[in-house]
Amino acid sequence: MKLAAVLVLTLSVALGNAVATGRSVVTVDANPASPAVTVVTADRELLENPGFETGRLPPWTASAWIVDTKYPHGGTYCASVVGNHWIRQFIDTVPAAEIQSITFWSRQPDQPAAQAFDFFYSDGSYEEFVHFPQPDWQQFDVTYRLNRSKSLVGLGIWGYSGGGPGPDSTFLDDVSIQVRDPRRAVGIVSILSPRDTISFDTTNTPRVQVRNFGETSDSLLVVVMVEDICDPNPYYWDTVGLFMPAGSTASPEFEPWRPRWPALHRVSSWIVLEGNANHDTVRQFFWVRPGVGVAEQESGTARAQATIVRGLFNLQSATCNLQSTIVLLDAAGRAVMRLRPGANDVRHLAPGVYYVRCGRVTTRLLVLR
Ligand SMILES: [Ca+2]
Repeated sequence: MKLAAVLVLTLSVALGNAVATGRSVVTVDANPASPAVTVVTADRELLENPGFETGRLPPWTASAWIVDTKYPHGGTYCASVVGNHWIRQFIDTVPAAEIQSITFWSRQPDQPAAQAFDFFYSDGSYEEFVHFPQPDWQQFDVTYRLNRSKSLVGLGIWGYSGGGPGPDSTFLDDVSIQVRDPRRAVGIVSILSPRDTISFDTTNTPRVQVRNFGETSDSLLVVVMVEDICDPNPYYWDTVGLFMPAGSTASPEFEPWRPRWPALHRVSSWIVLEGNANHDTVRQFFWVRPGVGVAEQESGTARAQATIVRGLFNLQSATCNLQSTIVLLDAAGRAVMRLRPGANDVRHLAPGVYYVRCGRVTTRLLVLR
C-alpha cells in the first residue's frame, strides 16, 4: 500500500518589534490567506500474496505452477512454471472503472516466447490477451486491456510451450491490482474566534470553520489550543470530534475559556486525521487587552498593587521574579517598553495608567509628571 500525504499550509504573519523609541509596534495579520488542507490518498492492493512472499501459492490457484526461490524479482520468492499452464487469483468483485492499475513482472528466458493473460468478469465472461516477455524481468502494465464497463473478479496468467531449445520456463512476481480509495481532504478554513482583540475580563468560546473538500464522508478530530506567545506552556486546549459528509462545512464550538492575563496570544487549530502525521496547523495571533478588573488581579505569587512613579521606576525583586521577561504595557495593553531589574527611566512616558507584566502577574502602575 502506498500512502501519500499532501500538505498545504499558507499563513502570513508579520511581527515587527521596535523598542528603541520606547514603544513596541506589533503588526499582526490575523487572517490566514488560505486554509490548511490535509489530503490523504491511498491506493489499495486487492491481491493477497502478490509477491509470493508467504512461500506458498494460496490464495493463488494454479496448474503446475510452484513457488520458487531461484530468480525472485522482489523479496525471496517468485512463482514459476514450465509449459503452458495457468495461475489465477480471484478477488472481491470490483467495478473495473475503479481500478487504478493492473501490473505484474514476468520473464521467459527461453526465446522466442509468448504469454497470455485473462481478465475474469462478474458476468461469467473472460477476455484473453497475449504479450511477449523478455529473458530478463520486465514489468507489464495491462490496465488498458480492462473492459471498464464490467466488474472484475479475477486475473489469470499463463506460461507457454514451444519456444527455443531451453525449457519453456516462465517466472512471475509482484503482481498487483490497485484501486484508488476516494480522495480524503479536510481543512480548517479559518479560526472564527478568538481573533483580533478580546477583553481580559470576558469569556471566549473558540470556534473554527472546517470544510470537507474530499470525495467521501470523513471522521476527524479538531483541536484548538491557546497560548501566551511569551509562555512556552499552552494553558488551554480542547478537542471536538466531527463526522462530515463530502462537501460539507462545520463551525464547531469549543469549551469556553478565560484569559489569565493581558498579552499577545496565539490560537492554533489542527485536524487529527488517520494518515496525516504532520498535523498541519492554522495559527492566528490576537490581543488580550486589560479589562476593567486588571488592576485588581491577584495571583499566588504576587499581589496586584498600584505604585505611583515619577521619573524613575525601581523594579523590586519582591514585585516579581526577575528571571522573567518584564514588560510595561499601556492602558490599551500595548507593550511600551521592556523593564530591567533596578531603576528604569520612564520620564519619556505620558502620564497615565500602565501595567507591569511579569510572567503571569500583572501590576498596576500610575505614572505622574
Ligand atoms: Ca517475490
